[in-house]
Amino acid sequence: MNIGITCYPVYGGSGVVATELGKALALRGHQIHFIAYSMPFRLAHVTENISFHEVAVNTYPLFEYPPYSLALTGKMVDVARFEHLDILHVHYAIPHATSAVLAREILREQGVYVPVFTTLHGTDITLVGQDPGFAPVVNHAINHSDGVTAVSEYLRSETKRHFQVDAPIEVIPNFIDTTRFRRCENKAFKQAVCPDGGKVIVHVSNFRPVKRVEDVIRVFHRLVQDGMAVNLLLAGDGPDRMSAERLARELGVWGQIRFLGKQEPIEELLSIADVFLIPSGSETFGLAALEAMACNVPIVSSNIGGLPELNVDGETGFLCPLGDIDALTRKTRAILSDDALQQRLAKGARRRAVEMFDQDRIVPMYEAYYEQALQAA
Ligand code: GMT
Repeated sequence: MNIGITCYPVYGGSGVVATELGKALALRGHQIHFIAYSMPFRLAHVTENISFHEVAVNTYPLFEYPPYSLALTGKMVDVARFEHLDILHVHYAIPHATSAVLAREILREQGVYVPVFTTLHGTDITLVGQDPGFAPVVNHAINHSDGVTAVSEYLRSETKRHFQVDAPIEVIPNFIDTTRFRRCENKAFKQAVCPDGGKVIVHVSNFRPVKRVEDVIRVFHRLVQDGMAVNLLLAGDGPDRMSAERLARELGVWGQIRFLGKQEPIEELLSIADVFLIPSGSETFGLAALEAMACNVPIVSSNIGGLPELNVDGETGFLCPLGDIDALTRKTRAILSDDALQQRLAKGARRRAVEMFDQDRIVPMYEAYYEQALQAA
């Protein structure tokens, strides 16, 4: 199949999933055309069966806000016609699904029908999508897509709860390549980032308020106060980084924390982790946690959103009530101070990642979904 994929190309789960899906489909013989405003960061370079089409937004003196959504539509029309796309698959509803539905209608008038698949990822439904300025637009795009998928049962039910959706929504969970994401011991790297030794807690996110990075710092502070030999490695960057740094200084734990910024490849870092902390206030899936699980890292997470579909309490890590610093600290301490428990959860995490979320299991679900919807179109 010739498949157009649009996503946010920046650091973030939806862009990662879209890019990895495109790469996996290309390996399975499909022609993949990424359409975005810059090269998706996980793509790095184009390879066999993969092309990249940059959306350029022309400026004009009247445009205080250059119309990216329309430029994207125009590019989709162009790529669909000249690359003979069979499908447009967009990730994150705003504005990608609306641009794609408009592109499909323009193409229809030209005598070509290119079905639109929309994958809902998270805040396009749970947060920003509910903004009264966006909600009717998101609702329209969902109902006018030829197929809609959500990355968890939780996201499907939230979509049904907040929008008037007539069409069925298929749940296709996120996935990873568990041959790439696996634990590779690297003593030299551990020595470089934690020269004083000790256990390692890792958190990876885009430092948005929803990630509650300050909870991570507070848990770490409690463990240090308990006298634990422990390090905290924070990977990623975003709006809450400065406040997190300030809190670390106020609590006197600045010296034991490494703010690493955006990291690739992340599996090197995950391979030295003893616990992965993800205390998010909203999380439809938690791809960063899945990457950690595949690297044999037990998860301590909040028990909200789609996280319980991923992190099974007592099997792959622990679930804690949202914002409960005591519980998060207790569970993290339990894992860090009991090697047998740590090992059992680490194995459980890897097993679940491989058995349930490996790309060889999930990517064919997308293919089957495309086939089924193409037959119906
Ligand atoms: O919706 C967002 O917040 C952005 C999105 C992203 O691009 O990072 O994250 C969401 O999609 C990921 C991939 O499907 C999920 O793993 C994340 O849980 C989800 N984020 C939230 O729900 C906050």
